[in-house]
Amino acid sequence: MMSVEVERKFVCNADTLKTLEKIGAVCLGQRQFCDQYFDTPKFELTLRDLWLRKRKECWELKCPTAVNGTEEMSGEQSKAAALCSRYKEITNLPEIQLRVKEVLKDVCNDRETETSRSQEDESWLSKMNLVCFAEFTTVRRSFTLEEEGVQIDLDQADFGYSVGEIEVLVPEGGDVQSALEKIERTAGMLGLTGDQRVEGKMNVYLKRNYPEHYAKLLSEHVL
Ligand code: V4E
Repeated sequence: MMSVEVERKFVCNADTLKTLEKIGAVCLGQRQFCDQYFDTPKFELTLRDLWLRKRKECWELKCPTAVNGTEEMSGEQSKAAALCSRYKEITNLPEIQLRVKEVLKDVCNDRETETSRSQEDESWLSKMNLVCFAEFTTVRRSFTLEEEGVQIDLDQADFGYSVGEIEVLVPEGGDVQSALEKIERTAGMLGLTGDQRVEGKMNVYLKRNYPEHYAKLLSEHVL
């Protein structure tokens, strides 16, 4: 099952928890996970805005979606939409392997074509020249606004960066516009006023650890 993740990141401050309580957000609990991100040594995936991740033994590929419908939005709506990102999430491993292989075939045509059958078999990574370029642990507290289908995550990464996210998962082909509206309403309830996109954990990680690649992603408008 594929879905589209629509999310808006925000800066959390000392009042965020109190505000969440006030607006009736329900705490879903706290969990900790380690993320590993993979790419070729020349960053051929991330330069195409493809993010291959392993979290708790599960693989996920985030892919950009075609952004449709902004022409039908009012000025205010498209300003709000610009603060959100939307990515298609592929979690089925054979599908991930096929998609990655397809993309990497364009840059090098001698990749081996076989895909691995099990989650444990990681030989496909070296066959596709994929290496782990980022690894970090996050402590996440999650909240939900039940009537809205909105999740709010407060993330603390182990390299010293904290960020909040308002997130709505839309089944593929579902209503992205209504997800954007839910996010906008939630942002209002949280009293978010800024009109600047807030950096994600990976942006900050790349800036610190791979400044040249970060600059390239910025100049190619990936970040
Ligand atoms: C899509 C993306 C990256 C992958 C990490 O995505 P993110 O949603 O930030 O991570 P996380 O830990 O919250 O994943 P979840 O638990 O929600 O699945 S790294 C960079 N990008 C691109 C990107 C972008 N273009 N703009 C913004 C604001 N963020 C990320």
